[in-house]
Amino acid sequence: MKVVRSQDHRKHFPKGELFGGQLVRPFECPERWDYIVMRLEETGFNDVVDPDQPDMERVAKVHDAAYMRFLEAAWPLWEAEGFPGEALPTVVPARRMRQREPDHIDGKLGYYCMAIETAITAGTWQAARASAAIAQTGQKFVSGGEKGVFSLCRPPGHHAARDLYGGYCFLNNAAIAAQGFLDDGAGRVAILDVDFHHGNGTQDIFYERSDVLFVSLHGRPEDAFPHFLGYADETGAGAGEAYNVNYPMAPGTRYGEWGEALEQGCQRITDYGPDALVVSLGVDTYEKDPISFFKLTSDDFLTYGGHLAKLELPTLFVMEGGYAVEEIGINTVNVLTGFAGG
Ligand code: Q9C
Ligand code: ZN
Repeated sequence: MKVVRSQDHRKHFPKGELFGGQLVRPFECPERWDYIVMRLEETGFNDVVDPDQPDMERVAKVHDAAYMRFLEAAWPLWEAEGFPGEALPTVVPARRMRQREPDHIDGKLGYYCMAIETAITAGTWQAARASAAIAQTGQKFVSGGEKGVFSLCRPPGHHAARDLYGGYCFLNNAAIAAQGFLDDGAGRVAILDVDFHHGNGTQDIFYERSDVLFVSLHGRPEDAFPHFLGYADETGAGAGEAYNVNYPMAPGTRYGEWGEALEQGCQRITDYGPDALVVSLGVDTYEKDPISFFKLTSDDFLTYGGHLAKLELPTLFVMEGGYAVEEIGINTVNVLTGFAGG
């Protein structure tokens, strides 16, 4: 299995994340990448490829042009204010306020964010583009006939909508890849999001479209981030009606119940009959994840990797979350190993 990766992710390394009323060392840290690469090398995933340059015209098919200009300008504008810390929003356009982009960086940050824990730093835009390029290059390989490819994206993407960042995400790598499959000739693409958190950004991007099926397994919004999307009654709208499928689950969920939801989700994908599959691969469903509440074991990742292979679809794995850093390599590579052997 080809692994697409690059060192450019290191350019995004905020010192702080707003958590529990404090600025803490971010859960989404560069060491996550190191542990995954270490495990890939230990287990013989040696077919490593560098990404091509990002294709920003294709990125612009799923992201708003003004939003991309904001991401590029955010750090310079912040720096120009002379603020001492990293760029974090403080004010957001809540209910009954004007949805209009302000000129001041304080207003812009709030206008474009969906969760305010995520800091923008000097290298964030460059790292986000490099992460998107990793997804694009992986998609090209799968479109070219590879059965399964792993795009080791960092920063992750599934919380990023057309014009929203947050939840550690800036550009939606999985959505960019899905759109790429369509642009390279696929008629239909399925996205299976197994990250612990609901993929609100991906859902939002494709909510009114029937050419992309979005299936997500996640902690229920009553209890879990991002809290404001991910209910089971969100089934799509307009032409996209019935092409959005959510499986929200309760705190303490183990593989028994999670695996049943996966089986149902896989059945939906099979019924849809896509030409390609994008897996938003977050391993924060792990029992020891510090910010999540499912109870999957490392062996469960191996098991479900095998189930994904049974879909018999050209598959692109796109890295999303997972914050039990010491075990992130084992859990991630277990999914790929299960897939390769299944
Ligand atoms: N108490 C991804 O996994 N903070 N993003 C949650 C929980 C934000 C997760 C706080 C979590 C974002 C890609
Ligand atoms: Zn997550």
